Amino acid sequence: MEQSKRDVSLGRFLSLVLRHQPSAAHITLDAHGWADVDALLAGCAQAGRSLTREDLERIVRENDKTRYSFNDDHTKIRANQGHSVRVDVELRQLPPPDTLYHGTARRFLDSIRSQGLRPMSRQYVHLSKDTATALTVGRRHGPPVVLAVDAAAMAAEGYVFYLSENGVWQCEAVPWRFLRVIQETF
Ligand code: HQG
Repeated sequence: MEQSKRDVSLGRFLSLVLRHQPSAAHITLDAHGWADVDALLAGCAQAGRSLTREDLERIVRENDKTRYSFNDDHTKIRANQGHSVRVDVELRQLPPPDTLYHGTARRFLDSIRSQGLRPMSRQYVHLSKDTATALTVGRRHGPPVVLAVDAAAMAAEGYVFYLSENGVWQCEAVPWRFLRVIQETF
């Protein structure tokens, strides 16, 4: 379902608060990335971003990428992945598909060739299951390229992969030797 402009804007603010800057809503996250829902609603109001509990439930439910989860009794909320703050969201460590994909901007290629993929400001490198998703992710940064990641070879060498609640594969780093440019647009 198409989200209203208000919900999209509130969703962006939630993403900022729950992944990157909890202080923007005057809250803290616990070690597992959870925020107290009452504190979040009060803090959002204080920050001039008033929303009701029903708004929050709807935004979480309708989020296109299932970015957020509640705990069982809905007293706590957290982002499923994508954090820059150091929290342990209990990602599942799993054997990856043989090939994963990473979309990035063409202008980053030289740097990636010399350093491999690094988490940059986030906790992990994010990888996609399919090229279409990778292309969309890459476009966020400019004219994109899609890299294929030889996850099977990495796993065989002992690299660990994690899958978030919302289906995003992640790992600590990907050296260039496991990467191959498969799609470049100009
Ligand atoms: C690049 C969105 C230079 C990397 C998406 C990327 C994703 C390097 C950028 C999620 C590099 C970081 C994550 C190196 C990596 N030199 N550049 N050595 N290593 N990079 O936004 O993967 O909508 O932090 O290729 O859908 O683009 O937020 O990561 O271009 O799943 O839920 O540095 O964010 O999800 O950018 O996106 P980002 P990302 P949400």
